[in-house]
Amino acid sequence: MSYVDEIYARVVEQNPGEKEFHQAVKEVLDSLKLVIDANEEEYRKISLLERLVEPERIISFRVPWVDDNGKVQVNKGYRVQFNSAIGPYKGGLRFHPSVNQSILKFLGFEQIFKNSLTGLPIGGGKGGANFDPKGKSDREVMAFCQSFMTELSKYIGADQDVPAGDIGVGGREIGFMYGQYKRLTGQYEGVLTGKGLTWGGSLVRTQATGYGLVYIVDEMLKHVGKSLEGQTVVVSGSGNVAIYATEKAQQLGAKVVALSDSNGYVYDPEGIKLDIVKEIKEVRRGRIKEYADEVPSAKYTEGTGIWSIPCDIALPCATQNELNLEDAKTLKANGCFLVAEGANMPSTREATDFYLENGIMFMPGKAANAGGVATSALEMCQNSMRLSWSFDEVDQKLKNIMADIYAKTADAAERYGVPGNFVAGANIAGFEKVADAMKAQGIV
Ligand code: NDP
Ligand code: 2IT
Repeated sequence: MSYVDEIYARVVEQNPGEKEFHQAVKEVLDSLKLVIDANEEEYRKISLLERLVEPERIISFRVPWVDDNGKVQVNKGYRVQFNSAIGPYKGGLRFHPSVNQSILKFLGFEQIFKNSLTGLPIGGGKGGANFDPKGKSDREVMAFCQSFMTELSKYIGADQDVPAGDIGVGGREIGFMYGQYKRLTGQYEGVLTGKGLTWGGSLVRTQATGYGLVYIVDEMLKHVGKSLEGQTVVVSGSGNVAIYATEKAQQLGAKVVALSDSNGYVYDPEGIKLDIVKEIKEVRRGRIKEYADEVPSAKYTEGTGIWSIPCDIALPCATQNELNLEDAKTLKANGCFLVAEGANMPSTREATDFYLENGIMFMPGKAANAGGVATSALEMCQNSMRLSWSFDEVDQKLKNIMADIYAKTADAAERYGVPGNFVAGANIAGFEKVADAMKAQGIV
């Protein structure tokens, strides 16, 4: 058995039932095969892959809090500190009822390679809780965040582990957690990113994941002599990533015709009116259905099915495994020629293979959505220097980082004889730097 197959079998055996983690490991290992085979003896000698797939540490803890009815609620909290070879652990916190150890391990594993691709000194981590912020009062969210941080604060620090937002964690939650960290430790430090602009946050961080996604799409299009101008785009989700991907795509001349949430999707052939979406999602914390109540040209459909809307470009920006083989076939049949992932692992493995085998240009999440964490690293940098850069300065750095990620990804794919396969390219380019650092740092 090859080294990578051995390691995959080991991961399945030693992490029973963790299907999302298995899926993420398999995708990475499959595309690293060429690199690993070329260096097999060296890597086996230091058990590089055995170490790479085992988190340095997983912290799991009880999160008790009191709801508005005076009832004590208990959630499960986690932080997966996966790999610190190239910098302090860095990655978001997800608050969603589906959160479990498998999902956080898959996200933490992906984060290692994503963070490496940014070119910035950040290791891989992820955390969160099976808490559902939906329908909770601000006071309940604060009580939860304070309790969560009371435990998490023991394990994080500006040079140790720097969490940020993800699904269900935005500016409000980061604020409550930052306040509690400061109160517990007495430290005003860059321990979280995605902070507010008056208390250490970076301009562009709110927009960064969505903008970065569209910057890399623009880069992909430029290399085939096309542009976003006049392209029809479908974006799934209607959260942080989806909203700012839509904003940038529209600024660059594309027409975004659909958005969704976990209940259903809206189709607006005249083009999504983003100010209305922002009011519904960012101010009222409402449902995407409300868009169709307000906009006569829009139609709301309950359920999944957003990928049946004809488009040139598809940007899945909601959650893992939201786009399967059937969806990929439908996209292709309707003329879609490019898919780029704003979410983490939104395409199933079968869908990914279909893109690659059927000439759909495809940029996987760990490259396409790296603009968020890259701008988080720029926030850390500004915090350390105790100064703030302007919007244009950060935006320009983000553009350069996304262009650099495209170049590294395309180059690695070329070097290993699979030009245009950005899945292999991103995994290989991300891996090379981490493997080199792990080799240099000895058996740790
Ligand atoms: P938000 O919480 O702001 O928005 C999430 C969106 O996805 C909502 O519209 C939500 O709908 C929908 N969604 C979430 N879970 C499901 C589900 N199980 N089924 C269907 N729809 C779902 O999160 P973000 O926009 O920050 O994150 C979206 C994706 O982008 C995630 O995969 C995240 O890991 C990834 N990402 C985020 C980054 C960031 O900087 N925020 C950086 C890089 C990647 P509803 O409101 O109904 O739940
Ligand atoms: O998946 C991700 O890259 C994020 N949720 C952002 C992480 C971060 O530290 O900004």
